[in-house]
Amino acid sequence: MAHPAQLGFQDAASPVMEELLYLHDHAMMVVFLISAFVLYIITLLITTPLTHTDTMDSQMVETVWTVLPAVILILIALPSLRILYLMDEISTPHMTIKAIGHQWYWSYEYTDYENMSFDSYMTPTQSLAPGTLRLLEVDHHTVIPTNSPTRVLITAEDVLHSWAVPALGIKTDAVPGRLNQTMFTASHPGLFFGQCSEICGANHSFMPIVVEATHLSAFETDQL
Ligand SMILES: [Cu+2]
Repeated sequence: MAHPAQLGFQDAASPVMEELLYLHDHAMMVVFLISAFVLYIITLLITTPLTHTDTMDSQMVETVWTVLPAVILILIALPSLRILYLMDEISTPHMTIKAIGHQWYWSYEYTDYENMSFDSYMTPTQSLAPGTLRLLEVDHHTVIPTNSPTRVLITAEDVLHSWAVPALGIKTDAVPGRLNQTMFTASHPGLFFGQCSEICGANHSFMPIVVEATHLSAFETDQL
């Protein structure tokens, strides 16, 4: 989960999120190199007396400053598209769960696994157990097995919501009358916190998501 004064992303808990972190670092490297270069040009401009004031055009310089940015953009766009299509890929999930957004809580259905559904409400501050997180803890966790491709079908009952878990690299809109699907594989056990990410009304901030990833053996023996 996020911690105070955190600058970067949360630690990756799924392979797709790991890829996203690599893309972020790659893009930031390009940004820093360009910023350093621009800063260098600015210092040159303000410290050097202007010479060559008669020069009207330079074909060579114009070619370079047109082609070079295009190449840099392609170097960012290609890895980005790669991850975009990677995230879109739904390949034989081991389990499917359904998340339904309501004003203002999430409800889950595990009908693919066994006939079970439950509501997941935020734990109010006054009833928090010691050590649990304010505004992030819920009364019923969404339990999923680790290392198993899990599909989530996402929809809403009333208004737009969005099912988002940053550590898993998931953010999918919950639209009334429409069923969206996304897939992730939790790479290690843990609690992964998320929040509704589409302004959905007064209690939009108070419908968090807790994904609890456990080993497959524990998942099958434990009462969900
Ligand atoms: Cu919402």
